[in-house]
Amino acid sequence: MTSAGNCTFNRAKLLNVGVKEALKDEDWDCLFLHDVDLIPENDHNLYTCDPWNPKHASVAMNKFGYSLPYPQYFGGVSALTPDQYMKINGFPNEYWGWGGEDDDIATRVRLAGMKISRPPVSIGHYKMVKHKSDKGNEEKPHRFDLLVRTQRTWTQDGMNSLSYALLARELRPLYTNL
Ligand code: BGN
Repeated sequence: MTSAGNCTFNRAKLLNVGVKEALKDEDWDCLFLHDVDLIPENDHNLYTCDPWNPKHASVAMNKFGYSLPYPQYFGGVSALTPDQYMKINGFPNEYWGWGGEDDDIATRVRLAGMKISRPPVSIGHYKMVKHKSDKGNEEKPHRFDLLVRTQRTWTQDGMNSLSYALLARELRPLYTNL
């Protein structure tokens, strides 16, 4: 997934678009939502969904000393069945710029009556490819206001309010570029 033009990056909305488009192709049983800068380091960390709960796979990143930065952290790599994804109304569309969208998603999981499932910290190891903060993905000061509203907004902001224009769809041997 890439966003066109010079506007601000919106990770969560792009993931919603990816899911929407992917489900037009196949009846997938597991969706992996994966940051491009994270390299899995342990092949016991299975790329499968937990049938009961949304899974957070990147529990031990080198950037955070191979541990969770805080108990509710849900960033990096997650895996949901399409049913789980729809149950939380997907991801929020309103987080433009860096930060907070993953915390919103963790809150959605709880509000939808599910729990975050995780592999052991000894297994969920990832190396983050070093990069500077991206242009167009500046930290948004506004994210704190959005986060306090999640409880009121999650049922209206998500897959059921997603609107976008798809400019291109290229089928490559190993992936589809949207
Ligand atoms: C948190 C960010 C997450 C980010 C992690 C790790 C916020 C919301 C304000 C409470 N959350 O602070 O989005 O993934 O750091 O970098 O900024």
